[in-house]
Amino acid sequence: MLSYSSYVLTAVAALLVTCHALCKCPGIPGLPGVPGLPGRDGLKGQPHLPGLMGPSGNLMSPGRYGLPWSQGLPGSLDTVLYNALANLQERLSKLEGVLALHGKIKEVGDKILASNGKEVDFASALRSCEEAGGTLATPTNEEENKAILAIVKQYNRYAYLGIKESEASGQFKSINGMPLNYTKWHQHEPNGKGAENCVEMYTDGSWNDKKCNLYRLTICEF
Ligand code: MMA
Ligand code: CA
Repeated sequence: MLSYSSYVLTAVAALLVTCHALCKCPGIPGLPGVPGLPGRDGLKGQPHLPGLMGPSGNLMSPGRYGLPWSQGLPGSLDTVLYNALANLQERLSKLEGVLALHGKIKEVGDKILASNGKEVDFASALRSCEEAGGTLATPTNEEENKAILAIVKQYNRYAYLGIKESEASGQFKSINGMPLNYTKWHQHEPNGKGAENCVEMYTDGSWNDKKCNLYRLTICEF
């Protein structure tokens, strides 16, 4: 005979699958992007559930929020789902702590940075990152630049960044197509004038435009 907890677990699994199918949550496997459970603030803060804290600072009882992933479900199931998500978030947060402790990841804002320790050409580095579900690390502010720099220093190797010179305009752009609103060019860089279409980070965090066929450290962002 199945125990009560087996029924609950089965119900949670079925509901999570249904939720995933219904809400078309982005990414693998469906839990990121769930409103009301935005994860934690890097590795420094405590896990938080903004919008779900009562005036006393206690977690308010769920089931009354009309959470988009449980619209139309009875409040009791909303609670079950909420607890399942909160537990997953807590577990994930612990795993992130373990990986950070071992120097395998760095968290900066919503980004997770990691290197495979390999030095390869730009195209291979980008491919490795994409195969892992990420892209090449692309600093968009000083804080992100510093976090990438910490990995460059960890391996003591220059790294390719996710920035390329556009063939059309000759302008350096993020490989996601966004313009560079933040830059950290070394003095007198970029100076490659169309011959240096990639960008490396030096061990002081500054950038140099550089040929794309050299061997540089792979650092990905997720
Ligand atoms: C190298 C090469 C360039 C860089 C200059 C800086 C000689 O070329 O790394 O990309 O701009 O050094 O002196
Ligand atoms: Ca250069």
